[in-house]
Amino acid sequence: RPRVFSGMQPTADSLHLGNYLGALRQWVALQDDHDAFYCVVDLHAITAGHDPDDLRRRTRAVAAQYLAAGVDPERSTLFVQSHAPEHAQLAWVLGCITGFGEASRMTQFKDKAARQGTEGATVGLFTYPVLQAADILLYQADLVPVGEDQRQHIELTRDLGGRFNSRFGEVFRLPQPHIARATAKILDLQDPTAKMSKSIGGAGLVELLDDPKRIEKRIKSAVTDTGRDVLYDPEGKPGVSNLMTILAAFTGTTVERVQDDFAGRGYGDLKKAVAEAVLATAVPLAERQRALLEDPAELDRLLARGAEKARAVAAGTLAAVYDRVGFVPAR
Ligand code: AQP
Repeated sequence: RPRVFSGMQPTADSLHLGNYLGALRQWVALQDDHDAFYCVVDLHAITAGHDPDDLRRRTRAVAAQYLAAGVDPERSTLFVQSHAPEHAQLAWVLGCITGFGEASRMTQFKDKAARQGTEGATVGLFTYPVLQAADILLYQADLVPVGEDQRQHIELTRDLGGRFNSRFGEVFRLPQPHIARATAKILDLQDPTAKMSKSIGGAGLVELLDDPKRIEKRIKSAVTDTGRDVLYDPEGKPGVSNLMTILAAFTGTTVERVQDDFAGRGYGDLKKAVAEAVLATAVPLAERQRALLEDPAELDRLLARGAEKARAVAAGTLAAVYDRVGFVPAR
């Protein structure tokens, strides 16, 4: 069965609409016919400054979100990145074949560094995509289900894997990004020219585990466009089109159908329908997640089992890498 790898950072108490539609929902669907590895990427979460207690809480909360959304720990390997030291070990090796200029071209680094200022941005944030490449290559993944914002990092992963293979001998399978076209980039509800993002936050962010009243309020205050008709036109009507995308995704239909359904109706009706559709998924998701967090010992046991399964694969890849690179084996 083809292999899948993906992860999310424990950098917030809740995933947002983009994380769910762009990534997590795809993960759940892929586990039926793929051998899936889903990781809580806590090493990545310390690249931009963090609080240790928040990190601990959010790591378990993110694992519980995966489970609540339908990741099945019997079929998929669910684990925490720092439990498998091979990620950091492979990242070092890959960092040594990454060009400084190549890493400097990563747009996510440029955007986040611009927000934090040159002194605020860490070396960890700069090498983040190299660690991400290690995450993926360790498991010999065929597919990486992510949002559009991650496409460049998957390209880098392929470049690094291919470079290693040609320099030292074939070790890595080169992965393909798996980007769901319809939901590749969910936009901020207040600024529909920007992607919805945890770190930007603000009133345009909809977190699925948030208070239902606030979810509804944020959807109802979404910026819409001039005119009154519910038409799908991402260039001319980015706000309305984004809401239509969200509604179509949550109700399992297409934006064309949404457009037909809303012929002759206004933006207010559309927002009401979006809020209902989002809450129909968000409320039970939050309930399941809360129940899972009531038994942290069971959650930790599950993650320990996942780490064992992950390491069985990761250790094999790392051993091959160390051998090809020329490290003398430890006795
Ligand atoms: N707006 C989005 N639309 C579609 N997919 C999205 N993803 C993130 N935002 C959108 C996808 O969700 C996964 C989360 O990965 P992450 O935890 O590493 O977060 P991120 O990519 O850095 O994006 P966030 O969650 O919004 O955080 P920041 O604030 O850091 O930008 C990935 O698969 C991502 O593509």
